[in-house]
Amino acid sequence: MSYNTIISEFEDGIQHITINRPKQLNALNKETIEELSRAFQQAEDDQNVRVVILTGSGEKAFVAGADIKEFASFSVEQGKALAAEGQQKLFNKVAEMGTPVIAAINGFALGGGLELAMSCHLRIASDNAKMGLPEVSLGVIPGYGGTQRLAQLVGKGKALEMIATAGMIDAEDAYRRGLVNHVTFPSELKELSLKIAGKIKKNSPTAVAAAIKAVNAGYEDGKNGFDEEIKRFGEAFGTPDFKEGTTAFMDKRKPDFKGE
Ligand code: DAK
Repeated sequence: MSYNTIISEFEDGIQHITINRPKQLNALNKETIEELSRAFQQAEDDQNVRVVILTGSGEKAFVAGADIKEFASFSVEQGKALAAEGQQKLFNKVAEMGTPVIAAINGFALGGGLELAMSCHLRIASDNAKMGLPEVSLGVIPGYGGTQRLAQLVGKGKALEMIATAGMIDAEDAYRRGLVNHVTFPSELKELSLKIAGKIKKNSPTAVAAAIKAVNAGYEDGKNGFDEEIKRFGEAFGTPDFKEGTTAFMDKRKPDFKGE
């Protein structure tokens, strides 16, 4: 599949998706959102993809937000429609993927960029990264799930401070607050992302996917996370991966999970 604004490459069980608009600090326009949506869907549909790593091109930014030049002229109706469509097409889609997604945050992650990183299952930041939701400085509010996901990750008080002040926090602060899982040198960001992806890859893809669904259920309206866990736990016993995992343990060998 060919893209204009992103690069999507497969290597050794990992889909590397790179947002590739470095001159605009990888700002998300409609085309980028559309292409990311397609690339994530393709990764989710491909059984060979065990982990996705998402990053930005260049050395300065993961994503510096939604493309301000594009959304500057939106009307009330367009704003509402696009928020709903974008959340559905990309941000919720990433969060709900069974294939784990790691955001490798290689610089600014602002507005829609931080919202995208927060949709991912894990976040690893380089020590030069800066994160924030500066929407109110432009007269809007976060529209791609940021008011909810930031509060879930850092707590309501800090989320409201970040949103209302439109300020940025650095990678160390983000780490202390649980917004990112790890911080590393820029030169080691890819290596650390690959290392963590490598650990995930060894495990049963069906079990990892089920665990993501169970964790997510606790944050979804009308769902009970404990009930979802019981359901998914029971279902795991019927999978070939479960048979392989337990058999391999008893045979004292490494499991060869097929993701079934
Ligand atoms: N959009 C478009 N272009 C951007 C951009 C953005 N978000 N961020 C940077 N650029 C462009 C700059 O305009 C500049 O382009 P040229 O002038 O060279 O053509 C180029 O990238 C380099 O940027 P700077 O020259 O500004 O670089 P600096 O190092 O001086 O500053 C910065 C880096 C990240 C501090 C600065 O670029 C900056 O403040 N950027 C804007 C950050 C921001 O406010 N982002 C938007 C947050 S609001 C919606 C749902 C959600 C949203 C919108 C709509 N709907 C459902 C409709 C979300 C909104 C947001 O994300």
